[in-house]
Parts: sequence; structure tokens; C-alpha cells
Amino acid sequence: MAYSKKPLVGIIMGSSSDSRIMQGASEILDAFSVRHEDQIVSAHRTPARLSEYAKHAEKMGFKIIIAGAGGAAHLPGMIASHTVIPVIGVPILVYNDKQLEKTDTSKFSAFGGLDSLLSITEMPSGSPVVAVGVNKAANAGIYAMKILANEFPELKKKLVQHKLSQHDSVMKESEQLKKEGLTKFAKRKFN
Ligand code: RP5
Repeated sequence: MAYSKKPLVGIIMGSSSDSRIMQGASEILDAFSVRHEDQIVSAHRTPARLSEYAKHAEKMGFKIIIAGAGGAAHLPGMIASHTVIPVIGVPILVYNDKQLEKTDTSKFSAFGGLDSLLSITEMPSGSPVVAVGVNKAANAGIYAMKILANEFPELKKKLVQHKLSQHDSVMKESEQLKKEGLTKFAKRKFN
């Protein structure tokens, strides 16, 4: 059952190359049956569209915006400066496959994602953006569910269930590790 006929969350990203990371957020929202609208909005390539998107988000009644960007990641902060809708930022370790050869090692951010993390979290006072860890889009999805759970009790139940299943999966793995022994377990899992 979806909680609303209209999307409750807007997911945006600075580039199509961010989609492989940002799908972590949409997978969580889908699992919790929460509708979302997904778009590419580039703060530096489509700056006018950015302010239009903020208006669109308000008109749509989004309760949360999840915004992912890499490098000098100004998208989440700029969106937050245009709207009072809470923004969860996802710093992305850039994988730029548009302009560089697949073999070019500089395709990842020179600063390992720290550039985007700081760009998002170090918003000056007055226009805050909360951020998850680098590439942790799924956490942005879970955090969005926690905010929405204040309004939708069914979501709260699902979050409790989600926690229980994490517990159960650790217990299952621990039993297996105990049974096989560390050396065999790690070899089977990672080799
Ligand atoms: C940022 O630049 C995007 O968020 C992306 O992470 C990065 C690289 O974008 P592409 O050059 O791959 O489009 O704006």
C-alpha cells in the first residue's frame, strides 16, 4: 500500500552519473511503498532549473528532498536555500564517465568524496542540509522514512520491522561464522 497518491519525496541528483549511487535511496522508498519523483537537476549546468525545481517541489507538496551530488556539491545547499522543505544531502564519490576514458584513474574525486561531504555539511548558518556518509544513499532513504514515520504510523511499524530484520541477519551470520570458523567463513564470503 502506498501512503499517498502523490509523491512524498523528491529525489534529485546533479548528473545521470549519480544515478547508480542514488538508486540506493529509491530502493528503500520502494521497499517502504513511499512514492517519490526522481529528476536530474544540475546546480552548475542548469542553474535556473534549480530554482524552478524548488518551486515545483513546494507545489507538489514534497515533505522531504533527497539531493545527491559529487565534487563541489552545491545542489543540496542551493535547493535548501530556495525552500523550507527539509533536504537530506548525499555526498557522492564522483565517477565521471561522461568525459573521461574508463581507464582514467582520475574519474573518482581527487579528494575521495570529502569534497562533496564538506560542500554539503558546511552550509553557512541559516540554510542547513543534513548529510549521510559518502555514497550512503540508502541511509538517506531510511532517514526520510524516519521523518515520515512521525506522520504515518504504518511506516513506524515498518521501520521497527526493518531493524528486526537487520538484527536477525547479523545473528544468522554470526551462527554461520561460529559453525565454520573465521578462516573458512571469510574465505567463502570474500574470495
Ligand atoms: C556533479 O558533478 C554531479 O553531481 C556529479 O557527481 C559530478 C560529475 O558529473 P558528470 O560530469 O559525470 O555529469 O555536478
